[in-house]
Parts: sequence; structure tokens; C-alpha cells
Amino acid sequence: NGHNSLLIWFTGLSGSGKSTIADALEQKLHNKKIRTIVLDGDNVRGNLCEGLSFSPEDRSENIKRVAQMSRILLDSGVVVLATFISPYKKDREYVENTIKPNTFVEVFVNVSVEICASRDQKGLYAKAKKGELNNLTGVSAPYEKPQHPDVEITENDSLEMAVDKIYTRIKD
Ligand code: GGZ
Repeated sequence: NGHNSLLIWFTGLSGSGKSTIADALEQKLHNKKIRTIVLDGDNVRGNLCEGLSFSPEDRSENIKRVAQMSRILLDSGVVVLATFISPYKKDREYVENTIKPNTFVEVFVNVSVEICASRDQKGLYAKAKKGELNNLTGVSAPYEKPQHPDVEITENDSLEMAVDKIYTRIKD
């Protein structure tokens, strides 16, 4: 059916936990027999968004393509979980304006760059520090914080708490 269509849009720095939270939320939705699909840099930057860099222009293009893909997927009645840094407010607004009204849920994973850098799962922050990586969001490229996210996850929230906050917001 087409009644579950929602785009849950996770925004936040690299290493903030967007994917981890999306995966846990997806598990919970699956337990409730809700169909989902996850879109992230790992599964679109190699194909749909192949060749795009981390320049401001290419990040915008990346998000625009994901928005159009999300629109198509939403028409089939799935819940789309999209995890992209999406550092620009205008790009996040583009996403919201591309899909049907009241189907966009913005989740701001508000974890400081200090904490993301201390985790540094992929070694990107260390690379940036050594001057081997430019345009790293939060370090040498901007991140425009959402002013009025539908859900805000903080660094004090457990994974369970984070999933709960989002689920509470979307369950109706
Ligand atoms: C930000 C970068 C960069 C630079 C590579 N800046 O933690 P990750 O590794 O898996 O997630 C990051 C991913 C970001 O891609 P997005 O498509 O989400 O970005 S955007 O929404 O801004 O278009 C990170 C990796 O790519 N990565 N270089 N310079 N993240």
C-alpha cells in the first residue's frame, strides 16, 4: 500500500552516527512489517551519483539526485531512510520541496566535530589534519545546522534513545 510513504532524512557530520541510527530504526520498522529502503553515500556515490566530488556544487548535485530517486521510491509506498551529510540548508529544502507535502522528516544528528574526530572510524579527520584531505565537512568545509529539525539526536542519546525519538515522531 502507499500509506507508509515517508522520507526520513538524516543530516550530520561524517561519523556522527547517521547510518548506525538508520540501520537500527530500519530493524525496528521491519519488525513492524514496514517496508524500507536505505540510501547513503555508500550505495549511491558509486552509481547514481558516480563521479561527484565533495565540492559545494557536487554535494548539491548529489543531494538533488537522491531527492529525485527518493520521490520515485516514495511513490511505491516504502519508508526511505536517507543518510547524507547534506551540509547545505538549501539542498535539504530542495529535498523537502521535491516530495509530497508532509512526507519529509528531518533528523539532525547533532554530534560535535570533536567527538566525530575522536571516533574517526574512517581516518578522514586524521587525513585532514595531515593536509591530505580537503573539503572535510566540519573541518575545512561548512556544515549549516538545521534550525528546526523534526527530530534532534544529541551526543548524549543512546542508540535506543535515538531510535525511540524518531519512532515516536513518525509512528502516526
Ligand atoms: C565529507 C567525505 C569527504 C569529505 C569522503 N567531506 O563517514 P563516511 O565517509 O562514510 O561518510 C562521508 C561520506 C559523505 O558523503 P555524502 O554523500 O553523505 O556527502 S554530502 O551529503 O555532503 O554530499 C565520508 C566520505 O563520504 N567523505 N570525503 N571531504 N565526507
